[in-house]
Amino acid sequence: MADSPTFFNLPGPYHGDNAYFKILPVPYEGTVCFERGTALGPERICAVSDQMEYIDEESRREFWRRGIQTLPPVTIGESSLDEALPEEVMARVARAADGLFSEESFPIILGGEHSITAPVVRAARKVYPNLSVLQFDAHSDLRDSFPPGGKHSHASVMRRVLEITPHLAQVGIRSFCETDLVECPEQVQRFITPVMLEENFDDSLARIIDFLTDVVYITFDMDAFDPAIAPGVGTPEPGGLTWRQVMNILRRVFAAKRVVGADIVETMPLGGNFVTTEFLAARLAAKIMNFQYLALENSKN
Ligand SMILES: [Mn+2]
Repeated sequence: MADSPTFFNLPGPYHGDNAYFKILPVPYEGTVCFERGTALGPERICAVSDQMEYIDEESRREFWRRGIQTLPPVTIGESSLDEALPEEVMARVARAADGLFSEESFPIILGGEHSITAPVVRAARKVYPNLSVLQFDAHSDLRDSFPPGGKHSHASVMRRVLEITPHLAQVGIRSFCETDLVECPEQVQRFITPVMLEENFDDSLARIIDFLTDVVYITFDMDAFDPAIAPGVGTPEPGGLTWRQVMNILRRVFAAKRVVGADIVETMPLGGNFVTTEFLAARLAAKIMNFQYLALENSKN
């Protein structure tokens, strides 16, 4: 069997155990309720990643010189038809995430569906008790449970995260349900919608910064973006975020906080030549690594 593609396809010294950036692929789509194909996301994102240039266009720096190791994908099953049960997959993700959070490494988890964020956040919080979570998403994902997958559904993942840390900033939300209003009224008040960002970006950004503690984990559902630029997602919602809005938020968050890791989930490759969303996800991963690289450089001075 051919080896899976690695992120950026880097030469020898840059992809080994000493690499600072760790890419963890999780090709899972067990609780997806609509279109399928998200399990192919991690491999396709890595496959397109070596088409990107090595220099960050903004900073003119080369973040990859700190090394990028692509870890073996978390084993889900031999095919999407014989995936393990959600509880077992969550346990495997938890084992893979344990040890990834430290001063010496910065993990980026590539999904796969969004449910995998909960065990990762739990692993991060063991290391950083004061952890907060910055979520980019079209959907609030606050249902207590949802079939299939129940409590482990990708539509319940942020409810699970709220059980781990109360510090959650939700950005890009434009789809939520009536039980959110009843069961999580304070969290609904905190939604930062695309309209709010468009009408008053500085105020919205100040609110995001205010909701977060000093230590931040980022979970990025690709459907946060407008479907015009990210069509390859399972449940697209109109009226999403632009690339520039996301970059402006991330730039400020990395400058103001200590970011300790991230995931990029729910990329659903459309097949054929429709690779826009995979490229967008790969570029987002590169940008996150670049912002972290710059934060480390600045903290030295
Ligand atoms: Mn979503």
